[in-house]
Amino acid sequence: MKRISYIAMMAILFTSCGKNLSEITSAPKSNSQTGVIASCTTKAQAVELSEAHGLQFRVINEKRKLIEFFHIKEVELKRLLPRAKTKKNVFFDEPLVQGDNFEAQAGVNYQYYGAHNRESRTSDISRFFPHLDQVEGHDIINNVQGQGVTIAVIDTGVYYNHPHISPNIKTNNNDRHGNNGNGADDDGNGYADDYVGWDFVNGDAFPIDDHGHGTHVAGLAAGTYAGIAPQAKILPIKVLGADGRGDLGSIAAGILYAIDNGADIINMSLGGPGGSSVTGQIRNLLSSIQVAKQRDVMVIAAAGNGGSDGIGDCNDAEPVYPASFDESNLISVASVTSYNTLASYSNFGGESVHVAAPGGSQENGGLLSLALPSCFGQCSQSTQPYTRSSGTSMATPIVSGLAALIKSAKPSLNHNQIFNIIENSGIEIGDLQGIIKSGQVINVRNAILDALN
Ligand SMILES: [Ca+2]
Ligand SMILES: [Ca+2]
Ligand SMILES: [Ca+2]
Ligand SMILES: [Ca+2]
Repeated sequence: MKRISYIAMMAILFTSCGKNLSEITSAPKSNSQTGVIASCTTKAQAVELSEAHGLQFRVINEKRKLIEFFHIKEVELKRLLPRAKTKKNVFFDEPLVQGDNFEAQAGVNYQYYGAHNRESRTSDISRFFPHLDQVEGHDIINNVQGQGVTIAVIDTGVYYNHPHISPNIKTNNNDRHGNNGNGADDDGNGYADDYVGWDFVNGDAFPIDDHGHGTHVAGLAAGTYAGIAPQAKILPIKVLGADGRGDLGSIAAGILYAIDNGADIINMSLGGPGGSSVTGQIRNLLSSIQVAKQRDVMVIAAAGNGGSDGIGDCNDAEPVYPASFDESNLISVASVTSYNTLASYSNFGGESVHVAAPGGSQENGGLLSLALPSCFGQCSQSTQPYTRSSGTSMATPIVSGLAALIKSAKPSLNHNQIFNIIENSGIEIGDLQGIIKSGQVINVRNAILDALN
């Protein structure tokens, strides 16, 4: 997964029409209730179609023209809407299973994939997770582990039932889901039963990962064993589909959701070029990042993976959004190999890319982090998979985890102060001078000591 997920740039048309009885507003509750999703379909078309054929539908995203139709076969819908792309909806309705039983089993199995004690790293952690050594993040310093800090992962979702992330999932006890869900928005934040974040792609309260990217990212930042900040909370926000793509409207909505629901740090391992036809959407994205700044929320964004040829580009010349927004709360992250040289795929920019962090490379392999379970259910801890990936997508959560550590070391620090610590506490690397603004690879130990100072 070398490429970061690019934002699909879609033309936006607004449509509106009257309420119709065949329209339903709630997302399906189980797989047997799901329908077929059609793209490029307006609500007016959906009303017309439902009246002619007795179908029910729901609007998943009006701007994106995504409509889910019920009581119809995919092939038949395709015939009725030849311009639309269609796909059978798949509903991952797994409620969060959150059990922090690792202490009880400590000593049983200290392999990275098994039970572990969250209070300490073991001596062989560097064998599996050399990137922790590379940024001096293997030792827990002064018990600074990200406690009390929330990182929103705006991505393909998070497989929140992986036992090495589930204890760190941020939950909203004012609006529960699963067996405790009631389909109502009990806390009045605009999202019904949003106990573990929100899925803006499918419009449901289960932002579970159907791709793998977001789970890997979440684990690098705050996995309970090898995360940079092993006790930070993760708020899963799904804005990218199973294909790793999404639209700017959902991403902007996801940022606002993160801000309103307790995020201190927003991780955005995604990006796309700023084409000339999408300036309005880019402005929306920018304004949501500015709202984050007003609320003292940091945004850590991937610099990008070199575009279609996979060879790193200069973001100073060709901006990538959101990474290239020049805002005091936004840190743009490049990726270095295990030798602290810029990864061949990594974008760079002496003005617009602030720091570098390990992100894996072809030469040395990807970073090891959490993977989707093959069982897609409750698996035993010893069968939980880890996998390797590389990209600026992987370097970014290393920096998000670091921001969480700094914030937990000294909660009174504001985003300017955290930014300064991150940008000035790294290790100067000759190879990065002039191509990364700080010329540095981040360093966890120095940054925590700076924060505590
Ligand atoms: Ca709610
Ligand atoms: Ca509820
Ligand atoms: Ca979902
Ligand atoms: Ca390129």
